[in-house]
Amino acid sequence: MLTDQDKLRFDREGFAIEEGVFSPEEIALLLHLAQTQERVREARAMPDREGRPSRISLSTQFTEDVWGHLSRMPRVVRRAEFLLGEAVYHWHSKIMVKDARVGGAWEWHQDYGYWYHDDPPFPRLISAMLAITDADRENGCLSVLKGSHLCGRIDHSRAGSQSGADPDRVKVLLERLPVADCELKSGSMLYFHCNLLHSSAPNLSDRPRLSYICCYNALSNPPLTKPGHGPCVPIAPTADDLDAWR
Ligand SMILES: O=C(O)CCC(=O)C(=O)O
Repeated sequence: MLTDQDKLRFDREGFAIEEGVFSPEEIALLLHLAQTQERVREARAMPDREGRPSRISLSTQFTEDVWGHLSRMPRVVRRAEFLLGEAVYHWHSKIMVKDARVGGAWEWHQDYGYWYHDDPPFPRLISAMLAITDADRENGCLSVLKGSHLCGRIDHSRAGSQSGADPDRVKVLLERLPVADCELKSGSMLYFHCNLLHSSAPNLSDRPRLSYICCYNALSNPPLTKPGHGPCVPIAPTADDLDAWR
């Protein structure tokens, strides 16, 4: 479980990593499902600046499959609530695929850089990234700029098909704050604050990089005038295992 020390570190640095949240058997099951599902095969390409595709399958609803179940699992949701310090609801979840050799990069950005336009008034959202395959520097693991969540929201503009933070501001921040490359063993989870600057490199390896990211907003922070992503309702508890999908 995450400790009070992890929470302090999350507040200071904007992210926390925990190994072994999902067992090797659970990961083998998720990998098998991912490799055989049409939803994953047909995930939408989001080209980076160089035109290399990162693929994504996003849902604002709890899908009627193992992925929707994962987004509601207490072991994922409770950790998000512990780190954010309050109860959350489902914003959206996404399967992220970087195919071997061709998978593209993600530009430096803050999630709240563009979620801001969906109108949640405070940056009280958090992402929970589960590594389904190992993620390392070679296959394009997530990099974060430690402590950048304390800079406030930065302007964003288009970067390929993506949204990128103001490059001049990023350049200065890169001189002042340390980058952490978040290499993750499969089964590990990385939690990060919605104002934390993050990016990832293309996948130049001959291994795919697969992850599942659940994003949550604080229940106290519904969008002001817009519908937002998922509906602002408490998450109904679900079984904390994957037995139904075996
Ligand atoms: O999967 C990645 O490498 C990037 C994910 C990301 O940037 C995001 O979820 O906002």
